[in-house]
Amino acid sequence: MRAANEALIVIDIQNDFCPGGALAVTGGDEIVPGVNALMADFASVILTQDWHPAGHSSFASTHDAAPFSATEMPYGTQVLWPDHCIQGSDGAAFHKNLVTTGDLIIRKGFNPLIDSYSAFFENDHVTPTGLEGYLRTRGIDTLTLVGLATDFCVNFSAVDAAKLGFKVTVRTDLCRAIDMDGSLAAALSGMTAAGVEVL
Ligand code: VGL
Ligand code: ZN
Repeated sequence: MRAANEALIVIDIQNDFCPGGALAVTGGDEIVPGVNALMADFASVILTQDWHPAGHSSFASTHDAAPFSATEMPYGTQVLWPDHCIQGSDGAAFHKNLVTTGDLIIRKGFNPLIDSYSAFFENDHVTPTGLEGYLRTRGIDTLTLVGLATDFCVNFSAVDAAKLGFKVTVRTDLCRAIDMDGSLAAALSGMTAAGVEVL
């Protein structure tokens, strides 16, 4: 069992990111048994859930644009995604085999005007989700991250956590990537540069 200052953060293992989902990540469902097994080692498990209102500003359909194209938002460049993880939908639900008995489920991406890849900050990199305060007040300073997708929500969460001073490990064997235009390679080198241990 890991020490009390450690937590496992399970990122976005939801139906829409698994095969058959609206924004399916290749092999997204393959990691579920390994993630469940790893939970047993941690006293603290936190799950995140991508949680968008219909018509969210990160959806290509909202802009009459092509999915996977990019647009400029007030906070920077934003990839436009297929409609996914709409609040309360089956696509937003966790994979049916994922153990969801963790201590906290943190939802993100609920602000209609800003996307939120990171579990810590919205994509403006300043609006907090509250997760930092939750972890610190529980005395947690060391994190292991797993989940979907390696190059977006896992990457942004890991880099933000490292910048905030947490000791961060990403278990890439328990992650799967979208990998568009070299995004996986960029994420792996970016995480390493930020001081994340990429296993
Ligand atoms: C994610 C794209 C859009 C993710 C979420 O969980 O990595 N990617 N929303
Ligand atoms: Zn999303």
